[in-house]
Amino acid sequence: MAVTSKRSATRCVEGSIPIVALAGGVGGAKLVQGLASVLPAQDLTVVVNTGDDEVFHGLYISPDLDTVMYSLAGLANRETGWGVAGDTFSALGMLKRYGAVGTWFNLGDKDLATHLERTRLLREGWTLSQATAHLCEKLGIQVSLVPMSDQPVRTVVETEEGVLPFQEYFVKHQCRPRVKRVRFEGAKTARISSSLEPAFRKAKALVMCPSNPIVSIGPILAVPNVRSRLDGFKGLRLAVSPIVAGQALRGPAAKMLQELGEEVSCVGVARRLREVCDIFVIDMLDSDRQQEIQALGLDMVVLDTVMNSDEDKARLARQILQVLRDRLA
Ligand code: FO1
Repeated sequence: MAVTSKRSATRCVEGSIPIVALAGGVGGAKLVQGLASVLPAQDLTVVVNTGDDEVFHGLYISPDLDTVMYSLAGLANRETGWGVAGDTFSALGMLKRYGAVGTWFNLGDKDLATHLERTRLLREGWTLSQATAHLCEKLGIQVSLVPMSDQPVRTVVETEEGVLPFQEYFVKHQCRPRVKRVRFEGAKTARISSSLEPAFRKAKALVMCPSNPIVSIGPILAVPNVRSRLDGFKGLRLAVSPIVAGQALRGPAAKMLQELGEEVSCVGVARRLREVCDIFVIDMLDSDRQQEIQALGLDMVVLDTVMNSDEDKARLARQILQVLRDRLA
């Protein structure tokens, strides 16, 4: 009797909801961290954008997977949002002396170890999902972190200064060139990572984290059979706006929306995501936009979405859980 109740307690924590979260870079990682702090690990699976992935110095780099992974492991550099806290750049300095190409992409020494080990595993035939699960396990992460696909999808930014792979646009050119179009090479033939199937079957809610809707959530939605899981999802689909008071809290989302001719506001983001979302969370500073969001046919919630501390991340995650619980009741 005692054994039965103990087992059921580990499987179903009171008030918990099995969630699949979609995330890209820094903004997404913050909410993932919050969700991980309030949910039992078995109830959170994070689908991460791999459109930013790139090869530098022969190593496979997956920036968004690493940003989320380092955040969950407590290793993230809080100032930059990417890379490992306190990392040094000796190897990069040496590569610069050799005149190596691609040294504009700042790979730290500890960060390099991640890419060395991931690349070794991939060369041995592991999938990106398997390699990610292995690295996460070694860093003591219990939450499931899964790339959106094990096939390559590459975000390409067509700009007025030419066609740029995402990292060249983002890091080398500091997002300066005016964007004409964004495309996701390989997305049409990529398939959902098989390790996501059980999580999608179990989940009662999907949470789209406040990540760039064009280049972080966009590539995930561009994989047709990821998109079909979202279209056919039986539970609740909630998205958090990454645009607050007409500005991106971080990164080029506002600039990109504007250059692509879309409204730079939570309403602009809601228009982009309306087909894959039921509940749209906007910030208190945008409370005057409620009716416009509702007019799009979305259930709308106003919360304090700005996350400056670990307490903020946990608070927002708790509030989102409460919103989901209320509607699932
Ligand atoms: N972002 C930068 O702005 N400059 C960099 O030099 C840089 C290096 C870097 C190294 C490893 C890594 O995992 C991420 C890195 N990022 C860097 C972030 C990366 O460009 C991400 O794709 C963006 O944060 C978008 O999510």
